Amino acid sequence: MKKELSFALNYALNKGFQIHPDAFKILENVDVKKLEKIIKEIVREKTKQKLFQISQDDLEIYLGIKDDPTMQSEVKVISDPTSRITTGEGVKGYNALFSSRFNKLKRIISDRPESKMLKSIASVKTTKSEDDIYVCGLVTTRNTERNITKLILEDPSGSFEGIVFDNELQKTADTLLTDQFVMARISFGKNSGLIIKDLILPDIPDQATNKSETEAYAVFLSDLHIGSKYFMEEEFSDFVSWLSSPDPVARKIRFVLIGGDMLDGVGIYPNQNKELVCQTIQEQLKKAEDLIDRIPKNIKIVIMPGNHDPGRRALPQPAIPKKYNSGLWERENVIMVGNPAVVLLNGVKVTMFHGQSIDDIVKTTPGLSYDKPTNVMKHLLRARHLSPIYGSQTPIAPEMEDLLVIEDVPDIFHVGHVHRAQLDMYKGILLVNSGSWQKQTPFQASVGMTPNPGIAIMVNLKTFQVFHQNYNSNLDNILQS
Ligand code: D5M
Ligand code: FE
Ligand code: ZN
Repeated sequence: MKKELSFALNYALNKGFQIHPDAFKILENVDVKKLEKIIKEIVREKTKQKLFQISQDDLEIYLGIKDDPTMQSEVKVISDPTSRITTGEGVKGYNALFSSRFNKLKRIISDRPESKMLKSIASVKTTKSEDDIYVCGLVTTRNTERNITKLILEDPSGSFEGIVFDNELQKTADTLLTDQFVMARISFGKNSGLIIKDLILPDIPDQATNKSETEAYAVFLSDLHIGSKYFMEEEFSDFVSWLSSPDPVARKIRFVLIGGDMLDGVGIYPNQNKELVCQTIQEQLKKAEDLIDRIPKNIKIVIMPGNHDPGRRALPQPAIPKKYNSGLWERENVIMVGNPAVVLLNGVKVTMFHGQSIDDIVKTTPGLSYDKPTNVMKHLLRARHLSPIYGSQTPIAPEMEDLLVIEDVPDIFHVGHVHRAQLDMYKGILLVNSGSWQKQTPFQASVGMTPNPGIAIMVNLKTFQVFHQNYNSNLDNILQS
C-alpha cells in the first residue's frame, strides 16, 4: 500500500471511522497528493454529522463523481428575448417601443398611492387647478442652467415643460436619464408656468427575497473575452480546475452564469484583429467550448451574450446563434439565453443584463462613474429600465414591445461590461457586477479605465452569503463592495 494511502486510512481509523471496502477501492485510485486533504475534509464533515462510516457514496459525492441527491440544481428561464424579437420598422417601430415602455411603467407605478391622482399631460393644459396634480411620462429633455432645471415630459397625449426650482429636488432631476419614465407632482405658477414639486420614480417595492431550500452556490462571471490576447486564460483555467476540486465550496457549486462578452468577437472595434489570438468566431467558440467542457456536468451553465458576442449588436440581443456553434447548444448542462434574461436558480430570481447602457449613463449623469458600477445598477433599478437612453452609444432595436423594462423584481441583479467586479445591496436585491477575465487593454489604459479582472464571485443561494476567489497575482487587484 502506498504510504499516502496508509496515512489517510490510519487518520480516519484513529478518529474512530470505519471505511467501507468500496470506498477503499476509490481511495486507491485518487491522486496521492490529494489524499490527505480529502480524508481530512470528509472526517471533519462526517464528525459534524456524527456519522462515523465512510462509504463509496461519500467519496463519489465529494469527488464530484456523483451528485449529492439532497442538492437541487434547477434552472428555469422565465424571460428571454431570443424568440420574442420581431424588429419593428423605422418610426412606427420606435413609436410602438416607447408606447410599450410608457404603458408597462405606468402599470408598475400604479402600485403607488399618488397614481390614483394621475392625469394625462394634455388635460394639464386645459385645467386650471388650484391643487397640485400628478402626471407621468418619459423625459424627452433635461436642461440645467443657472440653478434651474427644466424638464420636458411626454405621454401619449402630449408633452409639457416643467421647471424645478427646489435645490433638493434638482439633485433628483439632474440624475434623470433621457427617455426615462417618471411621475411628477406639478403646480401652476403665477405666469402660467408649470412648476415641478416632486419627482417619483417607479423604483423597487419592499419584498421578501426568494432563497434556495438546499445549499447550492452560483458563480457569477462575465467579460471573459476569449480570443483576445488579453484574455487571462491561465487564471481562468485555474478557476475551472478549482470547480472540480474537493474544496467544500467547489463541491456545492451548481450554477455558473456568464453575463456576456464570453468572446472578444471579430470586427467589434477598429484594428481588433491585431489584438486577437483567435481570428474567427468559430475558433473563439471552440476555445470557450473546451473550457466549458472541463466544468463538472452537475453544474448548469447559463450563457448570455454581450456587445462582443455574435448575434446582433442592438438590445435586446438574441442568444448566441446556433449556426456558429451547435456544440454549446447541444450540451445538456448549458442554457443559452439572450440579453437581458431572467432565470430562476432553485427559485432565486436572477436578472442578467450585460450592461451596455452603463457607458451612456456615466457620461450624462453627475455623480456616477465607471469605478462604481453598482451605483449605476441602482439607478437602473429605480428607473425600472435596463437601458433608458435612446439614440446614444447603446443601440436599441425598434421592437414592438419594450423588453428592457425591469418587470420582474429580482433577488440578484447580475451585470458586467465595465470590467469592475463589485458587490452591493439595494432594497434587498444583491447587486453583482461580475468584473472580467481580461487584462487592461491598451484602449482602457488610454481612457484611464482600471479593471479588476480575475475575480470569481460566488453566492450561496440558501443564505445569500457571498464568497470570492481572486486569481489575479497583482495585490492591488481587489473586489470592491
Ligand atoms: O467594454 C469594456 C468597457 O470599456 C466598457 O465600459 C466600454 C469601454 N469601451 C471599450 N471599448 C470602447 C470604445 N471603443 N469606445 C468607448 N468605450 C469603450 P467591452 O464591451 O468589454 O469592450
Ligand atoms: Fe467586456
Ligand atoms: Zn461589454
